[in-house]
Amino acid sequence: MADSRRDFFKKAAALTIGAIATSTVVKSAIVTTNFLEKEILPIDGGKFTLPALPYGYDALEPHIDKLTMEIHHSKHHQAYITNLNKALETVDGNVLGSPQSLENIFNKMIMMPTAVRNNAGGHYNHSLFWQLMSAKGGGEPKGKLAEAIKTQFGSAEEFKKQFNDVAMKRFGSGWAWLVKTKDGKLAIGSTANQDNPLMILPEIEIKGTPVLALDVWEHAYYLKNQNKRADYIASWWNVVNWEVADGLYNS
Ligand code: MN3
Repeated sequence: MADSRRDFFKKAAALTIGAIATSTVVKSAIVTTNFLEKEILPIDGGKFTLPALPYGYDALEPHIDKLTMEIHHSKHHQAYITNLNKALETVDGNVLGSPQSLENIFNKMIMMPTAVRNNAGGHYNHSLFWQLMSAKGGGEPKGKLAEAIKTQFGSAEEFKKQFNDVAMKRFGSGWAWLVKTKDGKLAIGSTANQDNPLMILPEIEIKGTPVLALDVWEHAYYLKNQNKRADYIASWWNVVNWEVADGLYNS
């Protein structure tokens, strides 16, 4: 615990300094399943806090615009964290367990109030979403993930087609996911609102370790793309951080 907190502080400080010093891309941390524990642990007196973006707000231009990134990170993501901390005050300490973590919350989702479900999901999903984008992103899938996509879907193009289809069909607000399932296969699916494939709930059909996460709430694209979700999805492929996705797949 002490070590992972120290690592977090070191990394957070480096990211903050990088973000202030320059708007160019700060090298993304390699994300693995440790991500849940190392990056977004509650650190400030048991409270969850907003993780720094691994790049500047304008880094993903012209694909994802600066104003959307700024509002999405500093207002929307922050609101999930503020409301999560508030909602957790209503949950019995024995249910929350120690150390508190999102992983534990997701495992015990069935015992949590709706406000915890929505806001813990919102915090995790956005923390992951930021890491899965990069100014140097886009192009073809990388590493073992690229091989797995080819084996399972035939081609990266066919995979993207199926992913786009799922992302387009999510009615209202939600997320599209690529996950690695328990038996090591890839699966595409979507969740409503801020639900995710780590939450143990009978109504969530897609289960597994997230490899790709796409926010399809209108707040993610309305300023630039208005109602045109397909345009936003097409832009997003240009910033996908395949190295991080491959890291998640291999974790
Ligand atoms: Mn969002």
